[in-house]
Amino acid sequence: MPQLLHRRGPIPLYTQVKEHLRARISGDEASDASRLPSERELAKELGVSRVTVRQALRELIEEGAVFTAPGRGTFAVSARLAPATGRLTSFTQEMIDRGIAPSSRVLAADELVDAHLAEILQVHEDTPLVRIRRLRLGDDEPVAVETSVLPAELCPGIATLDLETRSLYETLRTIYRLRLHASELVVESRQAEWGTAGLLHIAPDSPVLFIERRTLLADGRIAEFVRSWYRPDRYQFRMRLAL
Ligand code: 16G
Repeated sequence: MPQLLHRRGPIPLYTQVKEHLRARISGDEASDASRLPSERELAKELGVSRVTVRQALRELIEEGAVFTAPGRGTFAVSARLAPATGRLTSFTQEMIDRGIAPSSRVLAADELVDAHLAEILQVHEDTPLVRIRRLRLGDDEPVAVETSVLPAELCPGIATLDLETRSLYETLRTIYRLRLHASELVVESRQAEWGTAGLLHIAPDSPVLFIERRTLLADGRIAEFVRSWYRPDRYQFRMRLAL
């Protein structure tokens, strides 16, 4: 049993195992080593019973620090769903990078004219816009609801394309030959409204990670303005800053 576990101390053994695992997960954050050893391996390594390990893992799952994928093992959440640092990436790419199968359900796709959205996209207020609202899933579990708004002239007819199985960004790149260049975004905590909560399979008013993001083309035009509601237990937003 490692020195750090105290059998006769006031702190229950499973709590000590839990904290040990939590420290281990955060130590692994810089690498891709997100998979935890099996219950049996951990019990042997830490010199405790499997029941103790199971209880520690159950609490870490409840806290959203780890998750189990049937038949594949237990994984650290941060390493699973955190976006690659500093890279302009898409939901599809983020999921694939983490060995998760991405999919989407298109909830709505329409054209509109909206002066407020036009101002955000820095186009004339009469400019036709296209709005695509999707439920984003990872391994068939809801992860986020996203509403993207784009100037229609950049991607004519996009609302009629299949965006359930295809990546929006891939479509912008390959079909419309748009070179996405950079993004600016704001992340904040919000409460899920009734409709969003239902789509995400969480209780109304549960906390969600709300992200607003504008993505620019190399020539400075804004290609997309998106509002996203992410389940915080399934997605973490992480970034690395350097001097
Ligand atoms: C990400 C972007 C979203 C973009 C989507 C494209 C954030 C908060 N959102 O989810 O703006 O529309 O990727 O995903 O980063 P796709 O190419 O898989 O459709």
